[in-house]
Amino acid sequence: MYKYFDQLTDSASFHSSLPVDPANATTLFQQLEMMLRIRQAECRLASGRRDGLIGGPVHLGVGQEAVAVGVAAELRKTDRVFGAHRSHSHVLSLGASLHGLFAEVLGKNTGLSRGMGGSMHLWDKPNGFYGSVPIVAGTVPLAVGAALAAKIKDTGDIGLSFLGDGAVEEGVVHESLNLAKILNVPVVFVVENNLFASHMHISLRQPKPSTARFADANEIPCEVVDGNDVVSVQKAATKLISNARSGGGPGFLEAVTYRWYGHVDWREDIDVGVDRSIDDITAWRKRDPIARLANGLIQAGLCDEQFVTNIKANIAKEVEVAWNQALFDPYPTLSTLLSCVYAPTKV
Ligand SMILES: Cc1ncc(C[n+]2csc(CCOP(=O)(O)OP(=O)(O)O)c2C)c(N)n1
Ligand SMILES: [Mg+2]
Repeated sequence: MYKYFDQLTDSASFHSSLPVDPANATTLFQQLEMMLRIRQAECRLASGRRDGLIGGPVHLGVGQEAVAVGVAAELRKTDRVFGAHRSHSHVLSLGASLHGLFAEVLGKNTGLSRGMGGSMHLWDKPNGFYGSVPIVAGTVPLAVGAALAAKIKDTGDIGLSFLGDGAVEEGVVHESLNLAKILNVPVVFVVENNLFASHMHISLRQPKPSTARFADANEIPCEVVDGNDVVSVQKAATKLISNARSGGGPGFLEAVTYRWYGHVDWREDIDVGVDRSIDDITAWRKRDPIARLANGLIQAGLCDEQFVTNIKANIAKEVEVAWNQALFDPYPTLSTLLSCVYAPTKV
């Protein structure tokens, strides 16, 4: 068991700016920009949902951006990455366009899944994203299968599965861990442990708050990190992904993080009767992965506050252009809709 785990889950810890190595400045600025893009995109989606412009539910990962961004730094376009119901950050960090995401969530024909999936059915094969689905843990065995294919074809690519702490409670995850180990396939499981599954805290669901013990049970190399520290996430991902690529078999990364919004849409969980402590949410907001990196860059003398303000303003423009374009895009036609149905259908 990771000995500092209690500290990782303590909302009062890890508020300080990240220590920054100037040698990695280029990557760090790209990561800052990507985290800001994800944050602003999700805030745009939150408003769109609140204002009734988005028909289906959106699961927002605001506060969790560093996990996807830190992991993506180590991925290739030919790897096969899978997500779940809270995957906007995953697909954007791999390089999907804001417009493709917005159009999908708005049900437009120009969306990542041609407007037929919505927020929980994202797909972006050119960037290596092989899909997200609302069935919790549904994609985990697919990542193992993708890794097995990569191993058989000897491509050097990996499968990667983003899953939540709640997903780890599904039986198929344990079968997947076991199979991945026994077949020694190049797959990395990235658990975003945000301490909640829907509205239930992990302490009400598990005897221990860390999921890493399931990796230990299968003798899978494991890293446990502060998921709001993009540098630590990337460092752990480098280790596990390079091990998987070089024939070392599966890896397991547990990133402890926290979502700022409620389980679904823009409201707090309190709407469904769950009283998440405001003090706790406020404390977690101080562990903001974006502010911690920005402050680290400023303290290292690599930029100033004005520079960060300018990046934010540029991204805000990018977000508005993409959103407005998606708003005015066409919906799929009836024949497009039917082209994705297996059985012949009479209209
Ligand atoms: C098989 C299945 N069971 C239950 C649900 C309902 N459900 C949707 S999200 C969720 C919680 C998932 O928690 P976690 O994996 O920790 O992801 P998070 O929402 O925290 O990102 C549940 C139970 C579902 N979609 N699929
Ligand atoms: Mg969770």
